[in-house]
Amino acid sequence: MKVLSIQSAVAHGHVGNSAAVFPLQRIGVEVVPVLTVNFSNHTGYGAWRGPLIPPADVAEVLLGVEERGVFPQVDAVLSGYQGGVGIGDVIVDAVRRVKAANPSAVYACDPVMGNAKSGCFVAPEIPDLLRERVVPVADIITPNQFELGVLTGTEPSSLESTLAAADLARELGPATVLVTSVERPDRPQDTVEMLVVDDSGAWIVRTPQLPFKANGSGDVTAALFTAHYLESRKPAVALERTASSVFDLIDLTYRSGERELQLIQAQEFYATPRMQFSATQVR
Ligand code: PXL
Repeated sequence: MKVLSIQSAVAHGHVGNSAAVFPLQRIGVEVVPVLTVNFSNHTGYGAWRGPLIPPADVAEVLLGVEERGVFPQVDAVLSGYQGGVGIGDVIVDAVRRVKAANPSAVYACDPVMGNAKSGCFVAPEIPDLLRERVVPVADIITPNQFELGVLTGTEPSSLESTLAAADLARELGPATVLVTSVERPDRPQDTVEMLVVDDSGAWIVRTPQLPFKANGSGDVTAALFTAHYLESRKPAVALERTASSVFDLIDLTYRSGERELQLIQAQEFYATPRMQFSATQVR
């Protein structure tokens, strides 16, 4: 499997491609990383250095990759946090060209906008760009519950309203919707859920919620889910594998006391997921 992953890169720590690439490689996926920023560290520190890569330069790198004959071999294009509007157009154009070269290729878009705790943390024009131009050409999207609400103009909360919002999101274009950080009011205390909806049904998986949030965990989730879903073609299997690996990554990170994801130390959890959580079909 080959994934063209168009995301941020950071020198210190793990977000964007600096979070997604290694877990994918560790499960045997060939990754073609194209970077959209080259920062010293993630923005959660409040200070960072290094450039945003101008969209025209990202387009140049993609054109070079295309000229090497790589696009026909790409099984999935993966994108995450988009720092500005220009990069969205570059990604959408690359998706169009990859799909022209390989009609069975899919586009997996993580519509990064914010979360329930912090609200929206992207530039004000990003939600409209994602809703109107990017998500409609995606096959798989991986919003958290908050982002699902922003995309669909709803406030998903219960299982029913989250499923209804996922259906609205599917009407925008993507056949498969993974909703992360689902916090139903009636869930057991200190748990969090993930939900997947596609043409074959809907499944949910519940994990303990650790009192801690590491930047980049969503990027690992989107990457692993995309690879497992493409490989197995089974939403429940992809959900269980992803939940298993990501929980153990976050748990290890929490216990380490470090601020950054312990991405390398957790490598066995990607290669051999413990499969300690099982998915339940809800539709
Ligand atoms: O995890 C998304 C992300 C992507 N890119 C950069 C970031 C973050 C989150 O902090 O800082 C540069």
